[in-house]
Amino acid sequence: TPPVPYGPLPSKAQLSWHETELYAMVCYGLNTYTDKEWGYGDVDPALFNPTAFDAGQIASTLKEAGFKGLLLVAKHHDGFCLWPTRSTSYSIAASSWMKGKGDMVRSFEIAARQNGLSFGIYNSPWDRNSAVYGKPSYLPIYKKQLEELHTNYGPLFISWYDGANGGDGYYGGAKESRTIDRKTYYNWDKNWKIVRKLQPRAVIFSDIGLDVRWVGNESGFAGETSWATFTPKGEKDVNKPAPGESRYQEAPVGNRDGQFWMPAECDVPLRPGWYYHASQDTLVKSPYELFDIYFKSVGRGAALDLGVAPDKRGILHENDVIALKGFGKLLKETFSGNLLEKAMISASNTRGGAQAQYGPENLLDNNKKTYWATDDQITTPQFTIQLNRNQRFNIIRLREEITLGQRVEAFAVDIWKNNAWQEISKATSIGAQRLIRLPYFITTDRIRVRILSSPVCPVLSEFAIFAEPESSLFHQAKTTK
Ligand code: IPT
Repeated sequence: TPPVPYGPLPSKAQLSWHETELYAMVCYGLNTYTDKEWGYGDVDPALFNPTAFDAGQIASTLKEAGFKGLLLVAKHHDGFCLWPTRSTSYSIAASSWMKGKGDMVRSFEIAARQNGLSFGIYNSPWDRNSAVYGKPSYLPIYKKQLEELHTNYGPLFISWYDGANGGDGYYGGAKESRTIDRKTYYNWDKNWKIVRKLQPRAVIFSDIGLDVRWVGNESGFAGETSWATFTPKGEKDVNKPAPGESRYQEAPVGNRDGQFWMPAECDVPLRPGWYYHASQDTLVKSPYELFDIYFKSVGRGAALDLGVAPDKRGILHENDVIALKGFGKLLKETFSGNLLEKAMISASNTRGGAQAQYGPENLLDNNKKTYWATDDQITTPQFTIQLNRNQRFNIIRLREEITLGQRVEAFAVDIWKNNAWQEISKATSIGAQRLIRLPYFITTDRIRVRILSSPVCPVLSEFAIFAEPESSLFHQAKTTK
C-alpha cells in the first residue's frame, strides 16, 4: 500500500503551478510612457502609443528562454486598463493604439498560447484614477474588472493580488490622499470566490495565498530552508492577515507546521524597476545573475516570477532579449540530461520489499510520477548510486512526491573518494524541487544520499546530477549574493 499522506497537500491547481516553475510578469502600460513605476492615473490615455507592439516577440523570447508562463499586468495602480473594459473609460479604448479598437490582454493571451505558455492575470486593486476609489462604490467596478478578466481570457494559471493596495496615506514614497483599511475594504473573500468559480484551475497569489504566498522580498530568493506549508498571519492583528498587512518576514522560510499548502513565489524584475525606463537599459540582470536567482527560487521549491518590461515600442529591448536568451541557454546546457540515467541504484530499505513498485530505480527513471518510498517505520534511510564510469558534476537535484505532502526535513550527500565516504553537502527542505549548486566540479563514480530527518517515511520521486558550463561556474562566485 502507498504511504499515508503527511500534512497539508497541494490542490490540482497548485500541482500544475509547481510544474510551471518559471514565468514572467509583463509590466506595460502608461507608466512605460511616463517613466514611472507607480503612476497617478492623471495622464491622458493618448500617451499610450506603441510604435511596434509585438506580443509575439515578447512571448517567443520568453519561450526560448525556458519560461512556461506569462502573467500580464492588465491594470496597475494608475488604473489604466489594457483591455476595452466596460468598468471605466480609462482604458486602451481611449488610447491611440489601433484607434482605440485594440485589446492588449487578448493580444498577450494569443501570443502566450501560440508559444505554449500558460497565461495569467494581475489586476491592481488600488486604482488612483477612479474618482470613487476608497469609497464602497469602487468595489463593484473592481469586481466587474475581475469578472471580465476571468471570463474572457481563460483558462488562467494564476490570478495575482498585490499587497501594494493603497492602504497607507504614504506608501512606497508616493503620497496617497485616499486611504483604505486593507483588512476590510476589498472584501477579499468575496472577490476570491468569484475567481475560484470562474477559474478553478488558477492559483490565487498574494501575501496570504490562498494558494501561493509572496516570498517576502523582491530580490528573487526563498529561504535556504523553504517549506511549502504556511500559516498567514496579520502584521498588526495576528488573526487578521490581509494582502499588504501580513507577517511576510516569515514567508521566505514558511512554517514547518503551516496550516496550508502555500508555496512561495519569488518575484523579481529583470531590470531594477518593473516598468521600462531608458535610464536602466544598461542595468539588465546578466544571464549569470538570473541563473543564480533560479537556484535560490526554483531550486528551493518555489517559483520564479521574473518581471519583464516592454519598452516604448511595445517589445522587449535588445539588452533584455540577450539576457533572457543567455539565461535560457544556461538552463538548457545545464539541465539537458540527468547524468545518472544509466546508473545502478540500491537503497537501505524499499517499501514492501525489493519486488514492490516503490524501488529506488524510480528516482532515476525520469518520471516524476513514480517514486521511492520506505516502510512506515523507516525514516532515515539512504540510497547509493554506482556509475559505470566517473562523472563530473556540480549540481544535485532532488524531488519529493508532493502529492503525499512535504516530508523530509534534512538530508546529506556523500561521494566515494580515497576509499571512504566524504560528505559534500547537507540541506533541509526538499518539496517540489531542491537544487544544490556547488562552486566546484566533483568527479566520482559513487554517490550516496542519507535522509537525516523525516517525521514519516520519505517519498522521493527524483535524484539527478548535472554540470553547469565552465563559463558559468567561473562566474558563480561573482554573481552569487
Ligand atoms: C509589495 C507589497 O507590499 C507586498 O504586499 C507584495 O504584494 C509585493 O509587493 C509583491 O511584490 S510592494 C513592493 C514595493 C515591495
